[in-house]
Amino acid sequence: MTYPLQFSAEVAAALKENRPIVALESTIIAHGMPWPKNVETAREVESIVRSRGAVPATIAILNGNIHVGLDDAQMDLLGNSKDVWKVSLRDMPYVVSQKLHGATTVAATMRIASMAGIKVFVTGGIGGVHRGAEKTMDISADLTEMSMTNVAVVSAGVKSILDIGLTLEYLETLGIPVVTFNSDDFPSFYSRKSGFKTPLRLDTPKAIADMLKTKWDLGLNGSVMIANPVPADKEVPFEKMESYIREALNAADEKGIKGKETTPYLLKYLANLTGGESLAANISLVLNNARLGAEIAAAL
Ligand code: PSU
Ligand code: MN
Repeated sequence: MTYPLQFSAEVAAALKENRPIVALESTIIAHGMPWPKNVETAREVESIVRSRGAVPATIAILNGNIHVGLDDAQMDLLGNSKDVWKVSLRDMPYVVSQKLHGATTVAATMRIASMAGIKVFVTGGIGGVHRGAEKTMDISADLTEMSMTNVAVVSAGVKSILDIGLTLEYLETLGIPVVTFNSDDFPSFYSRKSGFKTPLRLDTPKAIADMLKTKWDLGLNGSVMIANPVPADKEVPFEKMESYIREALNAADEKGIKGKETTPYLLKYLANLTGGESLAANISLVLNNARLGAEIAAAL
């Protein structure tokens, strides 16, 4: 892969010296959280990664350039500008060749991380199989990307704006291991449980790193989904969140929201509806994932 990437000095040095690096996505900044909490959180995530001995590499497209590691001004631009595309895999060649700004989803961030040689990626929640997908066919490219690209994804599970059961089935079909850190329950982003047991459980970053190395040594390509439950003090109980989510889904339906607009619309609606409670959970779980991701990268 020879396409030129723009590395921050910090990431370039870490790559050269083979030090642990954690990739971070930017859709969560531009389309997943409101300004200015989005940029504050992104910076805090980066400092947590550093405090655990790894180097943060936030990935985004600016004026068509693919950046791995952002400076302060670039982070502000992403978090505060209206004309930032949400870039999944299919959007990448358009946004790059048209020299536009793009915030990368899980799928696009993983692909760029892989091009850069980064093995561990931290986010909040992945995209998955939407409720009603049997009619709409709305299944995130995050899942197919996870079946192909050798980058581990640390998330807080799958949000119940999606169909969690179908998403777990789809992950199984694609051969993607799902490992929950320190819990038997598969988490649902805002909540520590989802009504589903986790397929696999590991309790230390070292054990997770060992499993990653083993998977790739075996020639089994693709990701591992590492689910890290939201800290208990910031969790929104599953049943309570479920009723908010039903209301958000109804609103999206009535407004005819479709395709790539669906996830950002629902996230914004929920943040308003819960009066910031969901946003506080969201911030807490991202910081928690940064901690675990940095420790896994260091162990790897
Ligand atoms: N799920 C979340 N929070 C998010 C996203 C998903 O709980 O911010 C973002 C991620 O960037 C993910 C993208 O890759 O939404 C998935 O969008 P879609 O469903 O359109 O593939
Ligand atoms: Mn979709």
